[in-house]
Amino acid sequence: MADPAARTPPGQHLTRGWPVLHAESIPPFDPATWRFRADGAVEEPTEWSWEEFRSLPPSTLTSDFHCVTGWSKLDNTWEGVLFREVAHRVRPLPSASHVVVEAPSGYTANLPLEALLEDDVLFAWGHNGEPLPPEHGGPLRLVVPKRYGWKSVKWAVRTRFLDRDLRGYWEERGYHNDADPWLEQRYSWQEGR
Ligand SMILES: Nc1nc2c(c(=O)[nH]1)N[C@H]1C(S)=C(S)[C@@H](COP(=O)(O)O)O[C@H]1N2
Ligand SMILES: [Mo]
Repeated sequence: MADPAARTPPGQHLTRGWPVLHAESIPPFDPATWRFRADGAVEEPTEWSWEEFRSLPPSTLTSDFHCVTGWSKLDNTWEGVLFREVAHRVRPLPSASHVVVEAPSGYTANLPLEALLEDDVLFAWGHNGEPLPPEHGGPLRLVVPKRYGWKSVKWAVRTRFLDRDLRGYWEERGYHNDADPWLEQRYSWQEGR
């Protein structure tokens, strides 16, 4: 892999550990009752049980992770299912342009559908060969390597396809709607510049 310095966006420092960062408390997980829903502007709204979700075609991808508070963690190997595979199954309507991913607490993050269909975006259940620990979003989290970490929703249980943009939890609280770490899109006051 390329030089770590070249992979560290402006204003970020590398961490060797794996910081835990979230606003709510860790939700309980019962594989018997857990459900994942994809709905909204789609032809085939779908709900998966844990067993069903785990039978979706798996992918293993390595990527870097950048939190807006300043730390970056390189070379994370994530195992899960591509967002794209989930989207194909529910068939977004032609009008579907944006997506909001939700946790049980109501924590949300929004992105354009196009950004989530990229080949490095997945719902992950594993990290570096181990099941994803609850404090890091287990059993299932979104991973969007090209955006700041707050877009990577932990404990993801719902994906809503929308025909317009709808700001998520941090996007409503002063953080940038796009969140590209290479452009240092940290705060909402930077939007439109
Ligand atoms: N449900 C939920 N997901 C969340 C958050 C949160 O508060 N709640 N925090 C985000 C932020 S700001 C970051 S940097 C990452 C941190 O992931 P980690 O705790 O696994 O390092 O999770 C993101 N996903
Ligand atoms: Mo973060």
